[in-house]
Amino acid sequence: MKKAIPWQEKPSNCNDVLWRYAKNPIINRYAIPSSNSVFNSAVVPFQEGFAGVFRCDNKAVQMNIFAGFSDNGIDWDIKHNPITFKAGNTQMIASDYKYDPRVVFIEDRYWITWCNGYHGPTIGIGYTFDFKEFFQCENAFLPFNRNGVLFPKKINGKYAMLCRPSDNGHTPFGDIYISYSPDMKFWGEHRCVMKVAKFEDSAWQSAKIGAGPIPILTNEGWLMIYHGVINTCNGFRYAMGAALLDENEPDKVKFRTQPYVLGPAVAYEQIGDVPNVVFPCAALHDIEEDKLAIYYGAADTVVALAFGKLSEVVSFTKNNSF
Ligand code: BMA
Repeated sequence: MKKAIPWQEKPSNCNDVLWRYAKNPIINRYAIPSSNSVFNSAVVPFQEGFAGVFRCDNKAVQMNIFAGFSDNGIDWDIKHNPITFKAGNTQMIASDYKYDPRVVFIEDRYWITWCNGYHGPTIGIGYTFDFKEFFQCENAFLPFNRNGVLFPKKINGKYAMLCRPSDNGHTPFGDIYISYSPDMKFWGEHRCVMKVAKFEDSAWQSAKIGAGPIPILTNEGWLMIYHGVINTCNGFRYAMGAALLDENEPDKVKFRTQPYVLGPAVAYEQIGDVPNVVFPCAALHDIEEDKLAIYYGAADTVVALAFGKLSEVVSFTKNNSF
């Protein structure tokens, strides 16, 4: 029997391309005994249900990643101890902190990328077969870098990863790049994919942008959900946009939404440790049923879910591009 992804029909009074799950947030800040907040987390289909890697900051506000399991993709059982890694393709598995994980199944295993503390943030890579035993690989890039997001299959024979070169602080800039690797160890052929928008064109994405969930292959190319940031007089505001990248040359942007597709607008997105943040890190989809379920961190405090029809998100992206 096919596994159902989380879903709720669009409310009749909603005119937007995405809508929020009525019972958001699905994971609260104190979901495990040590946590101060659980947000910016990643999930995938696994065995009969789902598995995930969760960002749980503890009450000392140390950032780490934890494995979790779910039958329905909504109710999660998150392990109380962080993931520990064995040496994968390297002995060098130092890590000062781990945050903002992404997870994807490629070929025979689940690959995890995250923002890894190694003399500042860079992109850590690991893998698991069972979400019990984890192996850490070489960092993909030099510091500083964030938002490493793998494509779910090789492109022209190589692994491909989006990323966002950054600084060591609350980076005031940031564009999306792509890099390729023959072996998940050595990364190169770095190309710019997409830059911030001009303020007057699309202000919500004028300060920095970064890839979110694993890109989804559609008949219009790769659907890339991303976060975009505006720098306001009260600080950064993070919203969500959508872009379509060329299937074989994903550094070519075909379309990109001028309006955001979801912006912080309800209490759990506007109030929290970092107000006004929606930060997508994962999506489940069902092509036949035309369903998309996006997991996002809200206000750097909780995990929430939003839904959309895949075909409508694609046509919205085409029709609202700039
Ligand atoms: C980014 C990252 C994210 C966070 C966001 C908003 O730089 O640290 O984890 O959600 O800022 O605070």
